[in-house]
Amino acid sequence: MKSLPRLALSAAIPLFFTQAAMAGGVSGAPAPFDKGGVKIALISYISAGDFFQAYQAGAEAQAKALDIDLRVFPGRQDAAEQREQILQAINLGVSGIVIDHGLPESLGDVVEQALDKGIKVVAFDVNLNNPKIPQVEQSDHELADLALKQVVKDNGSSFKAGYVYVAGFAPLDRRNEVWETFKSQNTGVVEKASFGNVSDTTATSTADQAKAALIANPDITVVFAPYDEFARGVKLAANDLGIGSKLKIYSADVSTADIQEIIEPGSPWVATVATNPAVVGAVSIRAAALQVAGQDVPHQITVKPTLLTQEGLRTAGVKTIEELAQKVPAFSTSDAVTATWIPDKLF
Ligand code: SR1
Repeated sequence: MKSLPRLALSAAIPLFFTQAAMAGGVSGAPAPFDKGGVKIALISYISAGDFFQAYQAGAEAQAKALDIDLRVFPGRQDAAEQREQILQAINLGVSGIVIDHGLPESLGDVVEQALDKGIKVVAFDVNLNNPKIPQVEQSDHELADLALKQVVKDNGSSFKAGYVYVAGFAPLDRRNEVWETFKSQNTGVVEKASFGNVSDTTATSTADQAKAALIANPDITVVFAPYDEFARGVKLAANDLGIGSKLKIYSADVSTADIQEIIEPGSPWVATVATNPAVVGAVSIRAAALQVAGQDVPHQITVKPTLLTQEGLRTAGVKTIEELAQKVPAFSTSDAVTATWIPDKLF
């Protein structure tokens, strides 16, 4: 199968942990996990969309397996509310806080307050620039690099491009660094339009912008849209304009809904580079738990992404994320930040 590692097929099992927490703590775990009920907060900036829902589901599954009392604060793309939620979590007496995305400039002082109270903090995709805070990411430079290598493989190195980007989000900023380098090294690649929107309606708002950009620049043949909601928006626009057959979309992220959109007949969405967001959510909780248990956690924690092409998915007959996890072990689990006492098998 193209672009998916040739790996042994294992039996598909629905999302659950193979080693459940004992009622009242985890057998063999260090304190306080031996007793259970450790309070940890998951504070997101964005909750809408497949990526963030799957990330939260993975965090909840890992928390359950560790008998953690996980308090989930919904993200509404509201920096003031996220600050307020961190203060609420401190008042709740949590032992750890996982911060999932956000704007660093609005978080620094409240995160300091948490650290001062001895609360362990983990950051996913938000640069809090503090040596006490482990940073989780999906190896965004590698992710963008894999996508752009596929772009060149399919289109050569001279084409007119559209690019979807919103500055200020750590993963998008890291992917943007790779795009900028790529353009400087491939002068035949001309960025004709750049647009994007991150909101609770990212896909539809991006679709409106993409439509305008594609009408104004009918010579665009490639769109680099490194977030699945961006890719959905561009695909919507291409379908509305009836230009799907002359456009190729390259993205990041994957979900069952994304796979369906990629493999459908005539889809312009030809490749994505992704981790399993549920695995990333689980890794984030493990990083918090290890710190609460007084154990070492690396400062930089990465979950490596995999290139998934339309051709490869179709050839392999993969239609869901569970089927993907059968073929790509990285979609089942990650060996990042684990310990013998932590149940970490996701599928
Ligand atoms: C608005 S930032 C969106 C990205 O965050 C996560 O890293 C996902 O990969 C998504 O692409």
